[in-house]
Amino acid sequence: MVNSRWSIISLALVLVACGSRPKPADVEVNDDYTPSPLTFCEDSAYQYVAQQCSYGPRTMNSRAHDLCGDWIAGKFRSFGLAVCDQYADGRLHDGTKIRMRNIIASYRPELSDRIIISGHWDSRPWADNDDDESKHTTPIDGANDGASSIAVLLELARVLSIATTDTLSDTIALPAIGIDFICWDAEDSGTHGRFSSSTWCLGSQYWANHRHADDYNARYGINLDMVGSAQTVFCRETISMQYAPTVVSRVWNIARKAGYGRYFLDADGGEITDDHVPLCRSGIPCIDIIGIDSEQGTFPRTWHTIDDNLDNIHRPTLKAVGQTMLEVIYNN
Ligand code: AHN
Ligand code: ZN
Repeated sequence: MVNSRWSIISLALVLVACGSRPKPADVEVNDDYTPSPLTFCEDSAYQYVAQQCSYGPRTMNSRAHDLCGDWIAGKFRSFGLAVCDQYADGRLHDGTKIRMRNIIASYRPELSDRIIISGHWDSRPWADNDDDESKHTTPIDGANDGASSIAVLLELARVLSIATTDTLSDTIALPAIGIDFICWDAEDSGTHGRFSSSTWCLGSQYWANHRHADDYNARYGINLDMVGSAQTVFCRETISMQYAPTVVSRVWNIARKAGYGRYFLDADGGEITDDHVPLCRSGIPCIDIIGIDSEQGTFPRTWHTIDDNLDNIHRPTLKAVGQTMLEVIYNN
């Protein structure tokens, strides 16, 4: 079943790749789109991936996980954001007790009109999709699967903080919305091969049932996942289309207008269980921007393998997603 779904996606990608569509224009300006005054720096984002990987795999209950969580929270604080740590106890599918930590960093917390931009910061404890079976119990660095999305969130926070604190801030328009950057924990310790099960996305499931503030709400959410590998494209994910079709259209249109149309394809991506799902089900329309290998039409080749490390991080993909997020923030 999974195979036939992916073959449909592959077919769609082949059709697109065969040049049936015109080449996207570099920048298409029209009335409802104003380019962001801020520039996303992919070298900076790359360094944030490297820093997260330097602690070692961020598996649940590990020291590397603790240290990296402290670094992420401290980094958001250093950019002037208000950081809330949401701790919770949980259990993995094998019964292991875990201590979860969702990290919520709020930009312009005084504003009530808010959006969520999120990703998961834990890494998978098993390289169980590796060709080499002897690696199936080895933890992965999760440079792409985990660290790349958090790196984009951190770089967004950094450039937004420059806009607010720069002496020229009078001349740099601030975005009219508040943003909560949420780093989900315990996303990636689920059962291999059974992706629809509730063993995935434990941090976001907890948050959906216990928002960090009682009266908290957001207009919509955008979850990022695996946004840092080479030959990566993004397709319209099915659950995002069911719960938040206007957000998908808006983001994909803005990406095209900003010159990133070759990353954000007008193709169906199938249904993917990810951190956007608990939010959708709890009343916040949320989309998933999740990397797909443009040649294979599957998750990136390094997915859940020991090759998901810094060597396979590709700066242009970070840039395409990060800059698109800035354009969305300024054209909300
Ligand atoms: C699938 O739904 C196939 N996987 C769970 C989401 C995930 C795992 N994202 C990264 N790793
Ligand atoms: Zn994963």
